[in-house]
Amino acid sequence: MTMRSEARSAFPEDFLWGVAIAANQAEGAWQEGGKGPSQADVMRFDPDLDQRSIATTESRDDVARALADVSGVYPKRDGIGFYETYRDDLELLGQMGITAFRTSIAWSRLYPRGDESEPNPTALKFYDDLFATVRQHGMRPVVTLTHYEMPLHLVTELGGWRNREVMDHFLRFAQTAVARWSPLVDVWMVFNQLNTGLLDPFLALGILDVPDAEMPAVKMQALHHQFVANAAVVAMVHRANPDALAGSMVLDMTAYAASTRPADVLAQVHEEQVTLFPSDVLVRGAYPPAAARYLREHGNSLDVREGDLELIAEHPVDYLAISYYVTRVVGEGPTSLDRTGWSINGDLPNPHLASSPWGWQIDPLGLRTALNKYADRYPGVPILIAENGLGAEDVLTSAGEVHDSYRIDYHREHIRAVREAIDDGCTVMGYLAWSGIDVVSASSNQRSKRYGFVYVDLDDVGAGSERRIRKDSFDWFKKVVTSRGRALD
Ligand code: BGP
Repeated sequence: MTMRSEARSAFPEDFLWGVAIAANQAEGAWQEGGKGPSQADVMRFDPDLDQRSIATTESRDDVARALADVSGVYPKRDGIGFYETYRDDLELLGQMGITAFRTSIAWSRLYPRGDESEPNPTALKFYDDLFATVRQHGMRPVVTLTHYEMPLHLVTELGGWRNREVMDHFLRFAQTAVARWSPLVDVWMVFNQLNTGLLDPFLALGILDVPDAEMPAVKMQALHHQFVANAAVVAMVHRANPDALAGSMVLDMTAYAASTRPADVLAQVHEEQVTLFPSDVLVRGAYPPAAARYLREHGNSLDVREGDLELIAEHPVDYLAISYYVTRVVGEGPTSLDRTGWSINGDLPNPHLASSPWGWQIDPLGLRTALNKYADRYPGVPILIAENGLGAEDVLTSAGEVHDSYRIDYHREHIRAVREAIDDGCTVMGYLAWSGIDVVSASSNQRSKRYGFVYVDLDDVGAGSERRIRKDSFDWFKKVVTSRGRALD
């Protein structure tokens, strides 16, 4: 009989234990080394921010105002200074014994406007050294090709991903990256949270100035271009290295029905068909029937070129990455495709769950539910948990310590849920904590929404010593990782 207290591990030996960040939330140096501006660089910190809302940009005027603004604070322009500090930061993170480090390549560092024919040599050298340093500290680089950071020129002048030309520019960027870094990188992630194009057209698709009524069709067209691009990059990765893994990521949007009313239950099913349709296309290589019905009923204006569907069918992903933060509650009403805006927990609060100060509801069991859902929907396809973590207001004590037991509890419960899901029969290839080291928040542009095991002494307006301090969670995560999950109990 196995005693509960006996340490056990369901985690495979080659399980990826690691942390994840994104270039635009960490590197800063937004104009160094020839880098061009991206969406991230026009996201302003709002001191009167409603923490429960998700900041976005809607028009070219908003972008122009941000670029001309000399008094506002734009935290992603400076990030945590990772462009300068990456060597020390990676050494510190490597001390946790982690086996994987996920970051993205800032597209507008390599191609400042996006439409150049040759890449920026300074950026090539930067990422040569970054990925080599990751390896040097015993970690496998997991590289996202684009994480809400496309060159702004492609947004304002070309209209973002709704324009097929942007796909061609993206493929040139991807080809440069895959050709150059395949010797160092063998886990590629084409898109961050591809399904968030449904929720945030500016960040995920580079789309501005579209009236609400036209938005669903525009979002579908832009997503189609991303599906085609995804398939082309999967093929590219395999040509460069047949053993490399090529995947993309979606935001897990597991939804519970608002009630047992049959109409709410059906609404929940329809919502999940919408939020999962991007991963259906990535994994199965075909549009699901629910998307076909949507297109039929909305005048099917989708421009699908010859060869698109064949390419998508021939190059499904090797693995599906997910980010997991919250579960949602949805009731009768329009799905995420027809709505505008992004409500993190869905229509209603879930009375059974506690919330972070940002209103993100904490649901470890939901992760087990989600993993089982993917296992049933995409049998045998490995799932990489590419992000999971708790945004919290950490306190640096006068003794220079950060006691973040709440973060330890959060990760412990979620990793236990992963272990149970593996025991349920789910194929999980890794767990990457967001964000290892504190970075700027994607949605709120705050530095005070902290996710790291390492504290960065910088505040929302960029004041502070920039010192890196290990939080209590640093040693805890190290124990979990080095014991391959056995130290959880
Ligand atoms: C995901 C993004 C990350 C990220 C994380 C936490 O949506 O891929 O970039 O930061 O969520 O979100 P936030 O920073 O908004 O709290």
